[in-house]
Amino acid sequence: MKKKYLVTSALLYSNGTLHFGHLAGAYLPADCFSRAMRLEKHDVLYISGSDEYGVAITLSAEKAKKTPKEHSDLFHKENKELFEKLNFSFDHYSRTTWEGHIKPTQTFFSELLENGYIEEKVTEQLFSEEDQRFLADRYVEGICPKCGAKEARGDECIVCGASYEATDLISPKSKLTGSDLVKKPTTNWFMRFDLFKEKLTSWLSKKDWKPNVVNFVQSYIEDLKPRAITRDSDWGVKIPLENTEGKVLYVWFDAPIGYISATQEWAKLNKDPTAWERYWLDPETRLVNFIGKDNIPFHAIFFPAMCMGQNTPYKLVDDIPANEFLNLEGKQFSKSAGWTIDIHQFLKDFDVDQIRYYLAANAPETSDAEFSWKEFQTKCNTELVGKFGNLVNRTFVFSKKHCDLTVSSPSEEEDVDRNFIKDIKQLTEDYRKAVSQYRLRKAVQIFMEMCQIGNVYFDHKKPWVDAKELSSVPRMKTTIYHLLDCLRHLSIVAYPVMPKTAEKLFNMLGFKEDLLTYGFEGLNSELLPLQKLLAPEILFKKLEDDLIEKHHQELLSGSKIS
Ligand code: B3M
Ligand code: ZN
Repeated sequence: MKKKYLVTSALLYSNGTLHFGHLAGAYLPADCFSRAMRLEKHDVLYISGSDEYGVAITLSAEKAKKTPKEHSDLFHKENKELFEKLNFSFDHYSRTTWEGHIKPTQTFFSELLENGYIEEKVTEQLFSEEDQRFLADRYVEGICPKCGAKEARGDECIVCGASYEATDLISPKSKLTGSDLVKKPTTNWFMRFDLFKEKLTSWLSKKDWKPNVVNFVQSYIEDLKPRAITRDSDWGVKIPLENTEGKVLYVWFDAPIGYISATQEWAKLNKDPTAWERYWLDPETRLVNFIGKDNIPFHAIFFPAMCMGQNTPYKLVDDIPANEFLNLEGKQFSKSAGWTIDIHQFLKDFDVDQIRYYLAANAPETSDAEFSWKEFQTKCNTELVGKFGNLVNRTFVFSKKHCDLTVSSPSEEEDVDRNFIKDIKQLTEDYRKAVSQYRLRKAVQIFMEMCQIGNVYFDHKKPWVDAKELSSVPRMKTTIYHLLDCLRHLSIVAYPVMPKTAEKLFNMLGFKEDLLTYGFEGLNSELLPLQKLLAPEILFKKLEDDLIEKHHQELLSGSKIS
């Protein structure tokens, strides 16, 4: 049955350039999932964009001596372009400074206030005597109140994942100057998350989420407290109340509303301004938020509670495939420490589908994963070139030499042929299931298994022997027919992870229509049409040692970490 999917990738802070660490967690898995669901002919809307407010932006803008808007403009543009180069299939990539984001955000606030879920309170906040201003969360660091980690951020601890108020930090210091901070009274607005405990608990009890998500959520729900949803700052969505100059809504209040406003912007750009309601206001929509593990409480608890407090019945999230992190050669990606890979540079030397494949095969689904240059090379060479590329190439080269690049009907089917295609069809089903369950690593393994059994079948049937005897030519043609049918399946199955290569193969097989229109259902037709193949083209180049070594050395020499 046709379903409706609203897929989101976490809105990326526009304070730096996208790196593979981001991609592996909240982005590539979402793009692959969206593409797979489109192949299933579901109605899919895939949304993301830049998260532009908050101290993450002002802090790095200040360091770059730019205004927050200038700074964010730069990275929004760069990241949007990088996603295009990486062949992302967003239906819309928005940004939270677009003017249409203000109204829904303020409405969220006003309705929560009217409905009794927001209260005004004077509290102590961290104040820097030196700068004569309040310093919000990320301007502050200190010792984590939960686990004792040093240099914990002002709003969350990257070590234990706790999120808290900056005033909870032990020995708070300014990140700008390193000076000690004092507590001073100021007015802020707090959302009464504690009032949602029962509603959230009963809603969450029906969810069958990944263990890492469930564990997080369970401990949070026990201890729901009112949380400040405003900040002393000029950079953010204004509070829709009189006399609130110098204060704005907290970035984690407005950012998830960005999913809604981005969908509204998409609708507007498509000249169908109410189209967003088809997704957000239909209980049948499946809303899937792809995020990194550090964003779990905001997606599983805080934003759902904010929606529960609205008069408009927004769709609550159905699934949260939160991923772990991807590290680079044993350390965290860090642009400031020079420990990163420049994607622009990378794409000059490597194919976009090589990196998509490697990151998907290595997705940090149940534990942190690692980008290693050596492993990237090995995977590309043994799997993409050695198995997939080899199967495609030998089948096409053989077809060209012995079959004039034409597909002939099979005439002498044996059990080995029937079993081969039966296995390919079964693996295609397994692949569909794995992708729909967000098991991208498993899906990639299944894809490779299909390539592997294709090669084994080729070797076993020895078409080159049959080609020598006129009497066994029909047997040879039967073998090639089945191999081409295997490639037809592979071209569809490859599409979510390697869309460019998949389309190339699909065209090489002589298909004129669009691959997405063909979809998984196209594979239901038993026979390949008797069509003419295109001349073979190499899908992937072998990655030579010196190229990999060059990049690895660049990483080591660019690094500021000894
Ligand atoms: N920008 C946080 C992050 O990148 C954030 C996600 C917002 S999703 C609404 O970690
Ligand atoms: Zn901690």
